[in-house]
Amino acid sequence: MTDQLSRRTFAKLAGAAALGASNIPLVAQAQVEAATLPPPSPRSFPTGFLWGTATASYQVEGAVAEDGRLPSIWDTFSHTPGKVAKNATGDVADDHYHRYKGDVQLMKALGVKAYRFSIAWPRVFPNGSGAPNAKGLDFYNRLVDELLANGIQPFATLYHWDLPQALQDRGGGWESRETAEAFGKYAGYVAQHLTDRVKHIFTINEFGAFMELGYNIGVHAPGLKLPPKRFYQARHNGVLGHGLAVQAIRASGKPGTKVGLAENLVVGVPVIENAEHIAAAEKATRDINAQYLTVIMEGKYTDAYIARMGANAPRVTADDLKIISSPLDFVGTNIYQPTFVRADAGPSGYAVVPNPPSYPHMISPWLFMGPEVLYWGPHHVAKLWNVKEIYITENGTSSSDVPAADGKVYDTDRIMYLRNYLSQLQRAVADGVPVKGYFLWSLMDNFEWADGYENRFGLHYVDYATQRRTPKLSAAFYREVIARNAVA
Ligand code: PNW
Repeated sequence: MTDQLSRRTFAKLAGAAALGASNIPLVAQAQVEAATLPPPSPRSFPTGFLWGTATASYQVEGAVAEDGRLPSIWDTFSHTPGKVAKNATGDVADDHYHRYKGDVQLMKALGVKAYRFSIAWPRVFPNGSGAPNAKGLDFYNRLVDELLANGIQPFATLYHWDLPQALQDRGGGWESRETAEAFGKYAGYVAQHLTDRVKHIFTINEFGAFMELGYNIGVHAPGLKLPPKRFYQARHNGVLGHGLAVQAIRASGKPGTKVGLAENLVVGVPVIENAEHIAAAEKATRDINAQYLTVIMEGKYTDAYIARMGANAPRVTADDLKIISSPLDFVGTNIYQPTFVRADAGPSGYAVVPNPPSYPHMISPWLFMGPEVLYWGPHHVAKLWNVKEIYITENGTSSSDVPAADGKVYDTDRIMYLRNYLSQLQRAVADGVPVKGYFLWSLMDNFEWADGYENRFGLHYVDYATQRRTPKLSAAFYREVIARNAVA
């Protein structure tokens, strides 16, 4: 019998068994299995592991002209025809600004212990700098109070891409040092008013996305394709803004306030888990993130990055580097997809292995499936920079999410994704990697940037015509994970 034949025969037999046509009665078969198989491993997380969900201001709030808010670069961009799928905007989004109380109840029903949200800079400083708008900040006071009243810890991000348009108009946004300085002042003001209740603050969300997509490739706001010299300057101003914010939060925050950032670092995943490829993956992770996380953690740009920038490098002072590398209390990592790396004989010691055309991805074409990235991401961060407190600040997936005839959404692909990724996260904590919490992206479907409302990432299905939220099957899965404190 050839191999193929035996496989086919086996498949046929298995199919027959599933239909109950096997010679072995199914009940007897189950008894044999119960007698011989050990119980499933609990795959538990440490006691106190912080389960959470995440959203961001422009993606969920709506109410873009209320209580003194002025436009951000995302209002301008989304209102420019042709920039966002179906010309969608965040004008209403999930109307979370008015429905936050109900949304907190969704979190409570999941059993989450923490919620990561972002603060819209143009609500708090509508012109970017100058006079603060107390009414804008009040929304976050109300939200924070509601979370705490329901036993949910607030984790606030200060910049999730909605830059006040005024700052873009004045100096070209992050092209200008003025933006970095204004960000520091805004951070200090928020810290002064919220850190009596908000104990964890993230400065900036994903340099690796908004800088590259917004200022280099031009597919996100402000839609620029800057020449290299101006682009490298913008990157530098970005990390400088982060450092100024860390210092301002330390100066104005209540004692016990913890500060970090949420970065979508490129995570090198070893093609094979052996010593040479693991070492290469670690080197790649340090090198590829040189312009953001590496300079923040090490206080200098790597020689390789300086060489890559050549004559286009920005002017960098020793003082800048000191500010940029202000010590952090924790590092947040947004992790979705792997970058495979192998050892290489060349000077860098590594090579990135592109995904072959057949490599599987979720419905978003960029979202390649690679659960091991949730093991290696925090592992590299802990090892490279001796970080003692790590959060997974985003992880999750899009899905087609078409409601079935009974109105429910059976998103088995999302559950498959989460189960596999969480298994690798559990492996990391079991190995002693200091991951303290996990924020699933996202609590509910929302404005997915240039994809508009076409790509859904939520645990709750949002009917945008009625603003009705319906828990998907994945919400039940996540509730089970949280209740067991283990992979379900
Ligand atoms: C993150 N990539 O963006 C953002 O922080 C969220 O606002 C967003 O909704 C979520 O992930 C889902 O997209 C990313 O190309 C955008 O690798 C692009 C990438 C990663 C993250």
